[in-house]
Amino acid sequence: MNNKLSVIGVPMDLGQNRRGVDMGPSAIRYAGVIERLERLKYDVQDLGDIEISRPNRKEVELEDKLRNLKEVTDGNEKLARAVAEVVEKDRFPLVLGGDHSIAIGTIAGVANHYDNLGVIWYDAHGDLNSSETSPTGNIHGMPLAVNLGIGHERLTNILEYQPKIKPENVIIIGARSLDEGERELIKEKGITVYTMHEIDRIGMSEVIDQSIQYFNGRVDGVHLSLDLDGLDPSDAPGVGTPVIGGLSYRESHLAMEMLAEADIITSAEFVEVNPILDEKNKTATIAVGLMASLFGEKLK
Ligand code: B3U
Ligand code: MN
Ligand code: MN
Repeated sequence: MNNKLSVIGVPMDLGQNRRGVDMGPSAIRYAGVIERLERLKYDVQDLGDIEISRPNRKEVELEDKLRNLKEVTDGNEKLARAVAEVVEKDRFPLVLGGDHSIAIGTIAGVANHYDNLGVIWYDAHGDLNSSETSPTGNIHGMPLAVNLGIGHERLTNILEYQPKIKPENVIIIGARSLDEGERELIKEKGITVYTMHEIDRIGMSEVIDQSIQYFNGRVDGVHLSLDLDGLDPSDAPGVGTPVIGGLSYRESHLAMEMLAEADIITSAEFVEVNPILDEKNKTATIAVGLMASLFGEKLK
C-alpha cells in the first residue's frame, strides 16, 4: 500500500434532498480519521475541503430533470482536479463525502491515470440512473452511470474525457434497492453485482475472494467507493436513504481487512455520512473504523 495518503473533504449535499450530509467530512474528522491513520504510520496530509458553491435560490431547480446540476458539476470539476493532482504526486487519494454524487469527481480524477481502473461500488443502491430513469432527479443516484459515460454531458465530460471506466471493471457489493432502469443497464452492460441474496448465500469472504481474483490481471488499479448506506441502518443510521437488510459492521470490516491483505486498493472514498440523522456520530465512527481496517489496522 502507498504509505502517503492525501485526505480531501467534499461538503456536498446537493446531489440529493436531505440537508446535513455536507457535514460528513467534519463528522469523520471529528471521529479521528487523521490521527487513526497516522497511528498506522502513514504520512497523512489533510488537504481540507473542496469549496462547494451554494445555490442562490429558495426553490430547488431542476435543470434537464437534474437537481442542482450546475453546483454538482462545478464541485465535481474542482474535486476531480484536486484528486488528479494527488495521484500525480504518487499519493493515495482518500475522499470524504458528502453525498455520492462526488464519486463523479473522484473517479474522473483517478481514472485518467489508469488504463483499466477497477471499481468496487459498496452500496445498497446501484447509482446507475440517468435523468431518463431516475425516480428522483437526484444526482447521487447516478454517479456510477456517469462514470460509465451515461448521463448528462456536463457530468460525463468532467475533465474532458469519457467514459472513465468500463462496465466489465465494476463490481457492485451490497445492492438491495435497484430501480427498473438500473436493472436493465446492469443486464445490458453485464455488470457484476453481488446483491444481498448472493452475499447471504456465499458469504462476504467468498465475495471478496472472487472480486480479488476477478480483478487480478484485468485492472491496473482499484477504486473503492463505499456508501455507508451499504451497511444495515442498525449499524449505520446516519445516512439519507437507509435500506433495511444490509451489510453488517462485521461483514464490512472483514471486507476491508481482506482488501488490505490483498493490497489492491489504490484510491477510496467514503460517502453519505449525515451527522444530523446519526446517533452520536456512530456512522462517522464506523466509517473511520472501516478506513482503519482498509489501511491495515489489525488487532494482533
Ligand atoms: N435509486 C434512487 C434512490 C437512491 C439512489 N442512491 C441513493 N438513493 N442513496 C435514486 O434516487 O436514484
Ligand atoms: Mn450510493
Ligand atoms: Mn446508497
